[in-house]
Amino acid sequence: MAVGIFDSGLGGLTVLDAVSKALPDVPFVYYGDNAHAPYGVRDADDIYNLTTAALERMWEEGCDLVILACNTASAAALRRMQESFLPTDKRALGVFVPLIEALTERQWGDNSPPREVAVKHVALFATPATVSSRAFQRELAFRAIGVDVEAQACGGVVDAIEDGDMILADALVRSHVDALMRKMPTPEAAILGCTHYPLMEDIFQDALGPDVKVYSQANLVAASLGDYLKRHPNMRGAGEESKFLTTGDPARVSARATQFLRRKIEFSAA
Ligand code: DGN
Repeated sequence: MAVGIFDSGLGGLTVLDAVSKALPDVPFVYYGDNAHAPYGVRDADDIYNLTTAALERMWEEGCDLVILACNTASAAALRRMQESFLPTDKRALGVFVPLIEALTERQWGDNSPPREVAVKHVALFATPATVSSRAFQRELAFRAIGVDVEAQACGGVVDAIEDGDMILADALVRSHVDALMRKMPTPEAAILGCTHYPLMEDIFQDALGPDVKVYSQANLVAASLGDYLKRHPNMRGAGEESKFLTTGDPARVSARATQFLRRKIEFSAA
């Protein structure tokens, strides 16, 4: 048994990296749906069908607990899966709750009322599908958290990062930050709501200025997962090596992943 980390492609490796550093004795199975990436421009049904297919494949690998590292899949598929797809012995966790808990300084699974939220104006940067789903705003409203969110769909950034074109990614991030700041001139916090954006965190911070607190997901998800596994030790898994699966071409994906994480990663066919 291992903990599954699902992403549409390579971006979730930022989450994998953070969780494996925080939980070195937990075996992970990483599943990248590279054949169908990017998800950010797909419709919600399509994303749901691809995500459920990936989970079924990860269950065959013994992953009773799967983290949807992909924001786009968390936004478009997680609630629907929890309502009508997941068997009672399987769990899927998304990436919005750790962010909301960081904003509200609460712990995962803590049902106490939200504390006073320190920030009121929050900028959200994400893919077009995540932004149009309004899932982040829905999760905030569900918890009665009164925060003003202005979202910016960051078209092109994922593709530029996947292509290794960091000059283009840098320029696109700066233009998306400009566009956001025309709508919300003084955000107090910015959420990087996409697996790929931790790689651009310095650029976001530079473009936003030093007064904006930037929340990046990978470390927040790692801390939440550690907390969750303390409370659900039967989901922890043990005694296996981590494994990397892709629906894409394993040789090509391994080469890109090795560049991405700056350590040798070997994918096999999913
Ligand atoms: N992994 C996706 C996300 O976090 O939204 C980004 C990549 C994509 O499929 N667009």
